[in-house]
Amino acid sequence: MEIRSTFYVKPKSSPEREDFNGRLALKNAAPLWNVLGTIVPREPQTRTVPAIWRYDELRPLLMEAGRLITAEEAERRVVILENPGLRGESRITQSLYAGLQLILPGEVARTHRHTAAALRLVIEGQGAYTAVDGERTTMHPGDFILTPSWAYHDHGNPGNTPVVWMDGLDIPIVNMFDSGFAEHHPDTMQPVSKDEGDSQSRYGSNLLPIEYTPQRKSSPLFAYPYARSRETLDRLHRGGPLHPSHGIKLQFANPATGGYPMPTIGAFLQFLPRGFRGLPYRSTDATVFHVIEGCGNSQVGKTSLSWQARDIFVVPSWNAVTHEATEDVVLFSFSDRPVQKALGLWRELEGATT
Ligand code: GTQ
Repeated sequence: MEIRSTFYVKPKSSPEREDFNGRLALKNAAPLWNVLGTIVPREPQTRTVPAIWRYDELRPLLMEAGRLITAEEAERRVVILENPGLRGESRITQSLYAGLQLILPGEVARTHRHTAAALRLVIEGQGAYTAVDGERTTMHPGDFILTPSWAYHDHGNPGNTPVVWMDGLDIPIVNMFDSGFAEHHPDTMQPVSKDEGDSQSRYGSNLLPIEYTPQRKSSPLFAYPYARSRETLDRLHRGGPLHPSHGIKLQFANPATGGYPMPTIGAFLQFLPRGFRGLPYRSTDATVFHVIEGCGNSQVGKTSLSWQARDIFVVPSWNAVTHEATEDVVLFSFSDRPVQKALGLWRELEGATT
């Protein structure tokens, strides 16, 4: 580790000190002075590295998975996106999991629930649904869909095209606390008890049921349709102004609280007009980006990532990111920002200074 990155310099070793450390080890103990600079860093020292998953490269493999295993056998047919710095850990950042889920025509992914919360960002295909709390939501590309912690959910594809979406879950956070539970629903497909659009009309029209009290910590709105958010981005772009780093950037909101859609995951949508060259920005929430439209390039720390529609890339904690758009671009992103803010840990910095 570079000296610059630690506020504390490890003391020199000596035979006497090594001998002492050895005797500590026998008692399941260790000297703080050898690890202090690592466990209490001067600034975030992450194993998460800047990385990109190109959809064109992964799609054929996902379709191959479709021939290799059924959704029924797999429970969820998902290719996990693993950060190259965190291989084997089923995570895309230190705190978040991401994957690509495929559901073929005629398939169902049976009803279950777990303490981990999930988001979906639909990538391709038409006609599949996710059901939560007795309500089915039809998925369209770009739609942002929630599956709150401990909510029964099943997916199905009654249409005639393969449907793929990105899953984002807080699995590493839940497992850090060793608080994971999961169970099946007795029914493969949960009973449908509400009309499609029920949560949209109850909570998604700038109205709430009178004296509404939130029933859970997540948004009561299960789906944020892309058509509506895209129109909003378009209007804001015409109205300006553009943020020097983010372009037009919005956060998805829980309409009952104004807060984040889920207690553990924040989600964002941004528009970068063709020719946009942003200024550097850094924050402590490692962020997963998904390109909904357009193509461009992001400088992430020392790494340059060029991306196009449907790709997914990661900006690790405290890495300066600079976005450039070669076409009109729409980026979806998600991070653990709500957790960091709840704990008073979140920081951001505009500018490239290290
Ligand atoms: O759709 O319920 O990517 O339970 C990982 C675990 C998706 C899901 C994942 C899951 C799901």
